[in-house]
Amino acid sequence: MKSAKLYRYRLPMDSGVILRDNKLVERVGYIVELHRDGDVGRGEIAPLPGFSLEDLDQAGAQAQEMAQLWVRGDDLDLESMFPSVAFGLSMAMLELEQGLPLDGNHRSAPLCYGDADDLIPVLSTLSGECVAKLKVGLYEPIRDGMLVNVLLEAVPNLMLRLDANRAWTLEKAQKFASYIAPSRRQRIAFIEEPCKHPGDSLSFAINTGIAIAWDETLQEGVRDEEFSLEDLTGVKTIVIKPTLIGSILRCITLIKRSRDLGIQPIISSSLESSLGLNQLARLSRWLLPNVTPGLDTMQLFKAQLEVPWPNSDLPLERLEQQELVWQS
Ligand code: OSB
Ligand code: MG
Repeated sequence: MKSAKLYRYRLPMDSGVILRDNKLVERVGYIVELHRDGDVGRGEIAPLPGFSLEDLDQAGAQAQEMAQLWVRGDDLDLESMFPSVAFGLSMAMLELEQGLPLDGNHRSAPLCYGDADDLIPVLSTLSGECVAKLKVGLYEPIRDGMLVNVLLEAVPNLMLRLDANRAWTLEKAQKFASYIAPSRRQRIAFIEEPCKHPGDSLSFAINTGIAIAWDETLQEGVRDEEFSLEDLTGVKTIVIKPTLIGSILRCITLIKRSRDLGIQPIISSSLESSLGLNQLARLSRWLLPNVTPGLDTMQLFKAQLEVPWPNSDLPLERLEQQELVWQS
């Protein structure tokens, strides 16, 4: 016996600078729930405005159509669906099969926004591998460069992940780098997308010796039918945001191929609710047991959904209290 439900959730949030010009004060998305013989699997389908090409209504309509086919017993062609729908449905099916281990890696790189006074106390609480992520490119490259240099100097076991979200020209990016002592540059694990043009980011990496990572370039690239990861070499890391990539199988394939190419994959959030975020933590622990994921986005929300995120004080909203838009 199969049945399915589709909920639309609404959670208050403040996306802050993460989304730059596109601030969100509310996150709206779907949770699909698949039931079979007393077992249940859930998945989150939450296109991210400004990043996903599909919008919420398109994703909701497709999710409902596909969940209906699933209830009927049809095979689903996940690869032809919108990425957010393919991700959520494949996650729900995997959970139903008990294919996703329960333990998650919740030790994300803490995400910070550029105030050293805020950062140093946070960093000193981290034991063992000390990894933090800092958004750069919001202020002058000189300020960012000096800040990064000071942090690396003050916290000797710190590895920094930086994210510029394509904010800079090659000149500005190199200006940023010029303030960071060459001996400390190896402790920048990577900087995501320093330049507006990916080719300039590659030049930046070669010229400065600072490793770079693809985020936007990867999420955009996979939309192309002809996409090949071989075209994205020259980086140390790729940032995989499953909501923007698609099915779990697609994520697994990307992870395998990137490893073959000597590129480190990292699983990262697209501002999913605590329900989806917990599943990403489990996915990361399962597929990339020794890699710190980029999932420190719970702090941007004002409430959690159904599944608590460890150590979060935010109120927990129940799925049953959300709008049930369809069931079969
Ligand atoms: O800029 O990488 C981004 C989340 C949603 C949309 C864009 C971004 C992000 C994150 C997630 O930064 C956290 C992370 O990658 O560590
Ligand atoms: Mg990024």
